[in-house]
Amino acid sequence: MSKRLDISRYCLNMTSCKMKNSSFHNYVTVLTIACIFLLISLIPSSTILHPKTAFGDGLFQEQLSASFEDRKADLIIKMTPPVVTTETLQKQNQKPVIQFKLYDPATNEGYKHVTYFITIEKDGKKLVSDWFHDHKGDLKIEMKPSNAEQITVYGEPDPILQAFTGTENSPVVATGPIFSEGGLYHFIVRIATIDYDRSFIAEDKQPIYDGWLSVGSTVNQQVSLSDGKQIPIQIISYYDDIKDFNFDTTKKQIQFTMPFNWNVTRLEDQKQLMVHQEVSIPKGTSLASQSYTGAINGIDVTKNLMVDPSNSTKNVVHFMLPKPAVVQIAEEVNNKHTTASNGLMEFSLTPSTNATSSSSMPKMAGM
Ligand SMILES: [Cu+2]
Repeated sequence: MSKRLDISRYCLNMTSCKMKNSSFHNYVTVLTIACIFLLISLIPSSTILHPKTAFGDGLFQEQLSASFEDRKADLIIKMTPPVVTTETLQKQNQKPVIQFKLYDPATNEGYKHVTYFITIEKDGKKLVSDWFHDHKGDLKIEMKPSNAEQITVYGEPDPILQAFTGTENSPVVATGPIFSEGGLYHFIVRIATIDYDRSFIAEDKQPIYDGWLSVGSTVNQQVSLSDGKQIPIQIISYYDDIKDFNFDTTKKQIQFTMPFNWNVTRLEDQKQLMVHQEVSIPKGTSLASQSYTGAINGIDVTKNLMVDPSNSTKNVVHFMLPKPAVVQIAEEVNNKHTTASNGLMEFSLTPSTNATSSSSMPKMAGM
C-alpha cells in the first residue's frame, strides 16, 4: 500500500485543460433532478415498497453522458449507502463508497482499463485531485472521514500510470477531512484512458463529467410545547449546515436558517440545484399533523412540502425545492431588499389546521 499526500504532478494538465460544460451535461443534470422530483411525486400512486429510500436521500447517484472520438460514454457516480448524514457517519461509523462506472450507453457494456482524473471539491475548495485506474472500468473509492488535518489517498499504485488502483476486497481509500461536513460534494471526472492501459485519449478530447453527491447535516433539538411536554425534533439538511434553530411556542412554529447566497445569476448558472431539508416530528404530540405550512424568508412554500407519515413514531416533513422554485424565491427575496443581504435561507414550519394545504402520502399497507 502506498500513500501520497500531494496532488500528482499531472494536475498541471488539469488546470490547463478547461472544463467543458456542454449543454448536454446541463440537460442531463436538469433531467436527473426532474426525475428525482417526479419519482417523489409519483410515490403515492406507485407500488414502491420502500418509499423511505426515495424520500430519505439527498443526491446519491448521478448518471452523466459525454462522448469522445465517435463513441458515447456514460458515467455513473453512485454513493452507497444512499443516505449518508453527519450523524450516521459518526454513530454508525459509515464508510460510504463512491463508485465510478464508465460504460457504453448503446450496449450497456462497461469500458475497460479506464484511467480517471478525479477532483472532489466542496464549497469551491479542492479536497482531492488525483489519478485512478480500474481495469474493469468500475472504480470504487471508500470515504473514511477522520480528524486528520489532511486528506490522504491510499491504494495500490499502478506502475505504468502512477494512478491508484483498488481490488475487490480493498478499494481505494480517501481519509481525512472528507465527507465529515454536510452539504454538496462536487465531483469532476476526466477520462484519460479507455480499452487499454496505454491507449491515451488526446488531451483535448478527454471527456469530462461533472456530478454532485450530498451528505446530510443532522441537527437534534428538544422543544418545549405549551403543555409542558418536551419533544425531540430532528432536521437533516442536504444543502448546507443548519443554524439558528428556534421554536415559537405560541405559533407552534419550528424555525431555522441555513447559509445561502441569494444571487440569482449564480443560482441560474448552477447546474445542480436542489434544496432538500427533512424535519422529523414525533407522532402523538401537538406538533404532529397531517399537513403543515412552510415558508422560506417569509415566502409561502407550502406546495413544496411533502409529509411522509410512513414511519410509526414520527412524521417526516420534507422541504423539496428544485431549481426553478429556488430561483423564483430568490427573485422575490431580492425584491424585498431586506432579507437577501444576510446570506441566509430562513425556514419556518407550522402544523396546519387546513388538511389540504400540503401533499401528504397516503398510508401504505404494511408500512
Ligand atoms: Cu487497466
